Amino acid sequence: MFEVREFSARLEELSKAHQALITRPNHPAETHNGIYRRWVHPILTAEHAPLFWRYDLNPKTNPFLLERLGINAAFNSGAILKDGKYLLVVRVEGADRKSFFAIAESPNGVDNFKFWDYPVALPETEEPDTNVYDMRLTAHQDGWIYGLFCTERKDLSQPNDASAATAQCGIARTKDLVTWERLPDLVTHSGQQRNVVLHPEFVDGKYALYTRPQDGFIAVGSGGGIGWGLTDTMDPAVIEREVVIDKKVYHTIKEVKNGQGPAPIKTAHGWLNLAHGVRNTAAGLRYVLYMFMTALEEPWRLTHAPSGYFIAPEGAERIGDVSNVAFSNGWIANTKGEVFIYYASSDTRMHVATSTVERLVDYVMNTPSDPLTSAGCVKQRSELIARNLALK
Ligand code: BGC
Ligand code: BMA
Repeated sequence: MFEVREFSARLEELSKAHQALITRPNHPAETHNGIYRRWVHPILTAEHAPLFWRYDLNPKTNPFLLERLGINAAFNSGAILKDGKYLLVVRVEGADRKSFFAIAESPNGVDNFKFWDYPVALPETEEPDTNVYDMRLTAHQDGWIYGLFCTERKDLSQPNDASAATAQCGIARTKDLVTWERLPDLVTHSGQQRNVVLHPEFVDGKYALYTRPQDGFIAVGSGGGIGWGLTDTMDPAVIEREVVIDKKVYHTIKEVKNGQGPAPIKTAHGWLNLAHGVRNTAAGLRYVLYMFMTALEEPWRLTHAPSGYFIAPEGAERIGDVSNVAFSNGWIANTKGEVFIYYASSDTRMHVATSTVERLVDYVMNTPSDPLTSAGCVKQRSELIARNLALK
């Protein structure tokens, strides 16, 4: 049975709990691998959504103070540092399974994330989106902030299959993250696209995009991999030629598919890239994050690829709506060279791990690459062991 409570008493209780959650101080985990530090509390969850997004707060129309429009999850967020504020464009998912974008703001990048009052009112194209998700933010050299995201629509050529869908890259741009201008969806010669990311600088005078060509909605098909293509304009964005710069590889963390995470971070040594890799298991797909470096003047040329994963779902992160998933489409390097890696766990909640540009460059440039076979890995590890034991 429900306790009989007055509307105002219950509202006060809910408000207090919500306020405590969104202002809870975060702290870094004690142990770490030297590469990055996880912070203990998730930075955003469904419960962080304002009460006024979920409840009808009018006692006349909602005397029992029922939750009317539930929120299911807050995950895969794009990120940007703007006017000293750490801003995330969060994939918020309602209890109705539709995702939308909402901005959450923090003064320090690790806690006190607070949603702006209204979600993003994203304009549509002539062909309305059924679902939009996973926005990558890029502050481009041209002065705009672009948001590239996945737009998903019913595949009308398969009317009898309720799950048949098409995924394409939607494009919007803004100056303030409040007002957004929608541009035409990206045109490529691949069947479908997901995980498309805009490179922050012009390359040969053109806009450069990381793509992820795929044959079907789930299947990437024979090609797959992280692609790269150029377009003269973003309005419209048309890629005539896509080349795969980081392909999927048998018996690695990216055997089934991979995709670019956020826009890369520029360093003196090259571009730092963060991506996700997927492999299949008897328990379903497993998503982990990995890193690589590309050449400064030729961002389509991979120069360093450390072996294995960078972040894999751990402990409670492993459980959620889509378990065993670590996913990232946002990170921030601030002026002090600190890096805030925003990653979601299991399509449910957001976390942060922190590092520095210097550490990540060391990790990416000096970690040996994947030898691809058991024997090769034993040899690689034994060489490390031998060098270490010789130090004694
Ligand atoms: C979901 C995504 C997922 C994709 C492929 C979409 O319907 O919203 O989260 O990545 O399907 O499984
Ligand atoms: C994908 C992504 C993400 C999601 C992941 C796991 O294909 O685009 O939206 O986190 O699947 O469900």
